[in-house]
Amino acid sequence: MKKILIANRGEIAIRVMTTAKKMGIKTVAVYSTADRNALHVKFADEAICIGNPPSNESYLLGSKIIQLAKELGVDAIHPGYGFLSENAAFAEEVAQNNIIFIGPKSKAIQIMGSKLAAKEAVKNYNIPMVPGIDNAITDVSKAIKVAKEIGFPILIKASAGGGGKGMRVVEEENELEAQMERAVSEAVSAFGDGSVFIEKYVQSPRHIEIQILADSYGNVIHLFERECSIQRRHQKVVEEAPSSILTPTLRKKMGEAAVKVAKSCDYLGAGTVEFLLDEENNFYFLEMNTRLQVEHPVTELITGIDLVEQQIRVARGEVLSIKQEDLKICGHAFELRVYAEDTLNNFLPSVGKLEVYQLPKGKGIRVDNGFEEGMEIPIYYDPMLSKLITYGKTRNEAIQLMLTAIEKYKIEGVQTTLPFGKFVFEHDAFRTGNFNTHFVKNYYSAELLKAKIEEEAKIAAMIAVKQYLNDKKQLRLPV
Ligand code: MV4
Repeated sequence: MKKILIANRGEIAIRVMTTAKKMGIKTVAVYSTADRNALHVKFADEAICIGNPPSNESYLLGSKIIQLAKELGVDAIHPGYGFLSENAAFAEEVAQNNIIFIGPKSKAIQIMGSKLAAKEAVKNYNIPMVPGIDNAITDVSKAIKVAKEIGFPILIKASAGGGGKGMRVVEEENELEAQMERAVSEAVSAFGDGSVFIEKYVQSPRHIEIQILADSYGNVIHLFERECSIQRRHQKVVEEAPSSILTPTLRKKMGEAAVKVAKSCDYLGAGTVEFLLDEENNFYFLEMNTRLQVEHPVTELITGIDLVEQQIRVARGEVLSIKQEDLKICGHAFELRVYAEDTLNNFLPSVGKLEVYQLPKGKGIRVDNGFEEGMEIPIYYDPMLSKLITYGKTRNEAIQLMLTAIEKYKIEGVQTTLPFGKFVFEHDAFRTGNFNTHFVKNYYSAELLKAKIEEEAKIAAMIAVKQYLNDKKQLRLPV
């Protein structure tokens, strides 16, 4: 593998290129006209424009990207996350053109892209799943019957679902029909597939996911868990590894279950198996993400393993050189996603020019970044600017590092999620590890954050006045 094309943009394109360079592999960037001055373009050995700003006229043009890859003599394509990364047809077309897709086979993407197909695939592997039905349901009277057996509250989910779309909680029987109609129509408009199914609703779960790695010889290992419960409307904001709640026994059980899920679909490469963990520490398989995830760096820091390097190695046919028993957790890592969003105004995208943009640096601080000072943030794509990642010997040390790093991160010109991050890392429930997926809903409001910011400004002003009075006194000047 001498040359890879990265079919992505922003921080993840740069992240992949960094490892490729380290391995002596040449890199090709693709970009839309909105990104012609972007960092990932400058960072690559070669770069090629693929079209207009909207994703469906550039980063989603699979066939065009493959044609260009062939013309440039590319050996492999890394899809990053988002865009074409979980597109089974794209993975297939790449393979048909004798290019290596750095990821799983098309078939695995296809199976795990459908929640019902995923349930079917893992059926014989003894994986714990939330009580429910494992086939699509269309008939309301059948749904009511099933719901009564499971017991309310139940959750209606879209098989093709993602990002919480097509998901409806039903508290009691008389709401079921209306909620089912809504779930189906939402699923049809979002995914073109109206299949829905029913599960018992787990009320206050934690979201724990397990990183796995698989080679093409049937070897599969897990790289422990990431805790991703701090999210807002299905958008993760803070992630950590390890989770503060898992015991070694539970970690081993979940890891082994994740490995079995990977085996059930003949997985290849890096993947993530998502679980819900309920209040009694029962875990349930939710779904598998067949890509490198945004939050992969926290796993890299606690294991010392470069996941992109492993992806490339297994993609070019190497045997996994890491054994499960070689792996151990060392230290604690956090990631804060820095989005150009206004946390005080309902997290609306805050686009504009990065008038000031200075990254924090130092031991235990890693910033996976896609932007530089003076750049405009395009409105066409995900507004994530960077990922602020900290690593310490202990959880407390990593929290403290995060607060210092947030303080040192200087951004002017756009609003960001940095103040929200500060709120989370200072919050008692977060610091004690006593939280679940309802953290943001339960504890956060713009008013609270505003009040906190004002309070801090007041204290700062008081300290300044005190200093002023002290200085005067020392100089024996009249106040
Ligand atoms: C659930 C659940 C409770 N019970 N399933 C959200 C998106 C999709 N990946 C699955 N999700 C959930 N499935 C049952 N049976 C709660 C969620 C859920 C959630 C899961 C992980 C992280 C954040 C979440 C926020 C709201 C709901």
